Amino acid sequence: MFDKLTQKFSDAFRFISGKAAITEKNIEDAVDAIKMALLEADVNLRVVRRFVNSTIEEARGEKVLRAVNPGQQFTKIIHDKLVSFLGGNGEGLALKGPDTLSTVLMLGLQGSGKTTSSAKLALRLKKEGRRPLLAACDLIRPAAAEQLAVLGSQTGVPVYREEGAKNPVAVYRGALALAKKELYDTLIIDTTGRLQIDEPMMEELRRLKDASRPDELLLVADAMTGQSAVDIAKTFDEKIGLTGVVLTKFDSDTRGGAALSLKTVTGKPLKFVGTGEKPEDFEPFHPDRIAGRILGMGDVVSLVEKAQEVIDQKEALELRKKMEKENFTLDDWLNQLRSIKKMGSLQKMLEMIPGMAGQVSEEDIDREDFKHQEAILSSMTRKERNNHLIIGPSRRSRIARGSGTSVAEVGRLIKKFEKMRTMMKKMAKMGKNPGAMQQMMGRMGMDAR
Ligand SMILES: Nc1nc2c(ncn2[C@@H]2O[C@H](COP(=O)(O)OP(=O)(O)OP(=O)(O)O)[C@@H](O)[C@H]2O)c(=O)[nH]1
Ligand SMILES: [Mg+2]
Repeated sequence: MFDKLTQKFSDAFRFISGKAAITEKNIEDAVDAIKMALLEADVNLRVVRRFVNSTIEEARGEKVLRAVNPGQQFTKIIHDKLVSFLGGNGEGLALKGPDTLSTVLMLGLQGSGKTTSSAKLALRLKKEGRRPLLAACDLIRPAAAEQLAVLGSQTGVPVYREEGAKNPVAVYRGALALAKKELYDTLIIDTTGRLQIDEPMMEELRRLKDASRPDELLLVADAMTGQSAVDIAKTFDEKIGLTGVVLTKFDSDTRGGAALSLKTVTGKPLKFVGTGEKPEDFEPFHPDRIAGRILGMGDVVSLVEKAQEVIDQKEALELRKKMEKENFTLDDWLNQLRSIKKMGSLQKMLEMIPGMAGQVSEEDIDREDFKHQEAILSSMTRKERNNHLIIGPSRRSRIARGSGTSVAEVGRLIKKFEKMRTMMKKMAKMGKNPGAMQQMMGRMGMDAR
């Protein structure tokens, strides 16, 4: 559903990505494009303003202008901002432990997907090992209880209903008694929806709320209605009080504005999204994954984070100086090899870079070679690593023995190191500001091949 937004965001990033140095103007252009993208996605105007202002502020600061790789740093700012606007860490349900009955009250306008979502939620909880019971408290729409009963039998979740009942609170009490008797641990109450928010509906919901004192009050809203879903959530929250929102029809061609505005406007988290008509089409809402999807940038964010963990800027600069002056030692190399190991699978990392997926296979990265290199380097003394010229024949055979390799291999490594140093010097001189990626490649020894 975020396809269009993804496209627009990627257009916006063109103002910044790939540039070694960027200006405030570049940032402004990119942020302008992002603003348009958000407005076109039907994001609430106030939310867009907040998003834009805080992005400019952060991007203008040291962070982007002085970053090793401004494009990636900017992407990370936008990503983190999206995550925070989408609701931060993501919130699950606050249910009690299995020995105490928890209650979930589902509410929302007519046709928003309450009944379907009640069954979907029940199925989900059942899969998690809970024992849910559905209560058919929509007594207004003909066949509402029947619809819930059908969904219940599809998902294997029992449904409590009372034929000819007039009072939803009485039905709730019946369901509660059954839940206690049969030791169900979660009671999910389906309620009546109206075309509009009106006083009789609010009154009925208030009575149900007072009687059941639910752990979760979930508003079910249709994502297709865009900003009006957000307005509805606001009103329901003011009149009844919500603990969260379920956005349904996330699978349809909506522009995504509701999901992006909801948390900021209402302060209530989006907890689940409905992604289809089947009982399984229901997912917890993960702001970070959605942000990644919106940005359509593979997992560039975790890549930057990983790279940041390993190479801080100061270290990178020092390394560059060393490379320029041919001061790069075997000791630096060993440190690099260890950094790479810290980052985990090389191939996985390379796949996180947009455009790199599928380009590099594990065979291109000689794992054995890596291990041998590390063994050889570790068998050297620090003195040897800091000055490879002292490594004569007797030292070579000691190192070979210590690392379980051969004298020839030790010799090859030293030759390779010398070649690498020369290449690094050239590389360092090429760009005034070699990007983080470039340095990482250098660190991986890939340029030395
Ligand atoms: N594509 C899609 N359809 C959905 C989703 N959730 C619900 N629907 C469909 O929306 C329609 C209305 O769903 P219901 O669950 O009956 O809605 P309701 O809020 O209970 O409606 P009332 O009881 O009349 O107020 C049904 O046809 C559902 O199959 C979803 O996430 N995706
Ligand atoms: Mg219904």
